Amino acid sequence: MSNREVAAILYEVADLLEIKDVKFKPVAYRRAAHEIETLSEEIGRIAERDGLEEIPGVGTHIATKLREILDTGKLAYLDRMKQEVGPGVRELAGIGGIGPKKAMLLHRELGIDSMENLEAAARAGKIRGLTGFGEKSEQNLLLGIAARKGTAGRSLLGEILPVAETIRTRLAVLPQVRQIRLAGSLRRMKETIGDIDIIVASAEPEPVMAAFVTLPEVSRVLGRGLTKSSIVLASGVQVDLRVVDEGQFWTALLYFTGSKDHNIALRRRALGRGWSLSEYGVKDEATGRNIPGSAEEDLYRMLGLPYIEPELRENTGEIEAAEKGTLPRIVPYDAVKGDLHVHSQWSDGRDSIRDLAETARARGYEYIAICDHSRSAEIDRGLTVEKVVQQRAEIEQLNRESGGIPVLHGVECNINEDGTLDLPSAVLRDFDLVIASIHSRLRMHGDEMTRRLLAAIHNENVDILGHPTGRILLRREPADLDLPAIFETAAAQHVALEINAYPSRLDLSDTNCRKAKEFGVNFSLGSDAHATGDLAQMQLGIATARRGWVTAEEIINTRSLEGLRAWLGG
Ligand code: DGT
Ligand code: CA
Ligand code: CA
Ligand code: ZN
Repeated sequence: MSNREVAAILYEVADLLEIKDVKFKPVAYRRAAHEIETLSEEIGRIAERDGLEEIPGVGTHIATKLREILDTGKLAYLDRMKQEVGPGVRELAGIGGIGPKKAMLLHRELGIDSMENLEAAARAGKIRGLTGFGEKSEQNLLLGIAARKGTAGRSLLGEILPVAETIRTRLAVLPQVRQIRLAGSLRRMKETIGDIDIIVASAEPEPVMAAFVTLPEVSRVLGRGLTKSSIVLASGVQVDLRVVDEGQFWTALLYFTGSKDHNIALRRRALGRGWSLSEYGVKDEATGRNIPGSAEEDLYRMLGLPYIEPELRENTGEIEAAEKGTLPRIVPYDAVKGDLHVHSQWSDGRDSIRDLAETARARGYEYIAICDHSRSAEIDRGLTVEKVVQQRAEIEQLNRESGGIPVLHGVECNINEDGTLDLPSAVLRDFDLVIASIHSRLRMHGDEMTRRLLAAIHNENVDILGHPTGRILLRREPADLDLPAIFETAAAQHVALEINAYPSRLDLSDTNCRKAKEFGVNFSLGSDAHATGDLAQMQLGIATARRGWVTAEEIINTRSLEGLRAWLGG
């Protein structure tokens, strides 16, 4: 079991305990879950060497539960609670705007026990009269339900990408495989993925399919044919494999990359030129002859368009922009020169600053900014004023040694409920870089929440607004915010908005990046790494920026250190 899977079980326990109105325990379980999620070592290995109780937040009680999870893959305690509470109420508690307490209230007062019930009640205006609800929250509820419907059965890009890469690598070594690519939403790097699509060019599909349906990760074979097979992995994720002739690979790749809407728009454009475009090729309608080509670039060229990157293929104006020549040059994957959001052992990170800087150097970065949490950010190992001074000394020492890359001393300072920051101005002033982020009370009313963030943006010491909306993909809706006001003020105040690359955050989102661009906002890319291995998450943040049409020039950490310092000082 992966650390994230184990953490997910503890999060669920916490949610159920909260539904049952148990005090204190939910916080303990959530804390342990967070710690486990950010471990760099595999939890199974920690258990083997009897080290579970050394994990912060894990005492004897939770350690016993962890051993049961690791031994059996399940937790009887959780299963019992699930029975007790019932699936309906739990489903409700997962919808944006409804915490566990409100779910129980809805169940008690209106007998609501499913999302369908809830939607009907909200539409009928029956919710607004309940304590703690109003007309606005009834509206938000409906939005939350819509969002939940859209994400049911989806997985995080960051979790799926490595799995898909493993499968691709296993198939790529087969002698019958001439070409192989990931397609679908995965190639477009969408933040969540419905299923994995893989395309192979081969003249001998039989052995390729045979290898595919017997991969070690397979738990079920949904279908097996010579052109298409589908499997379900042990994790529940579906994988579709198509095998085509090499001559059809270019159009098949285009077709199965999608999106569907992009395909439809391209096909319409082809029709306008007298061609029919399909996964099998491009045919001249008049002569019935196939038009030759070998790469996606050929296809776009034939249609009178520059190449459109997969991340842009959503039919949200990219074809029109391509036609007019106004498609932005989206940020390349290798353009980021340093990571601006990294946690070390000084707060809730696992690794030393030295190790983080070394890994960053090995990745080809020119600099790295260590931004540990300030004290009050739920994380009780956050930096006090005293620790800030000690950490500064360590960083200065590292920077005096030769061979390493420059380490910037930053901080991820918590934004208090009233919009003030968690460290005094005199301390904030001396950091190379200040990220301000919200970590608690994310369900504030929109006006209040917007005021809170605007106050932080107006703070003269703040350089970057961290994970601006606070959303957690598949788990927590974004905070209720007047985003245009945030974007406008951030641009005016010379504060960059973070594109946080943590797999479950990707915040700002692709669509919000695109809106923010309109206000002339600058962006900052940060992995939010809690261990050396997490620095690789940057790829997901860059993908999000690319999907948001963001260029390298709009991102402050595509600059050289000198350029970045100039921006920070400006
Ligand atoms: P997902 O799996 O929900 O994250 O999203 P996709 O985009 O990977 O969708 P999927 O797996 O259903 O199909 C893969 C691609 O195949 C899709 O992006 C475009 C293409 N495709 C699938 N169905 C259709 C269709 O009915 N018409 C057209 N034009 N293309 C389709
Ligand atoms: Ca797919
Ligand atoms: Ca599919
Ligand atoms: Zn944070």
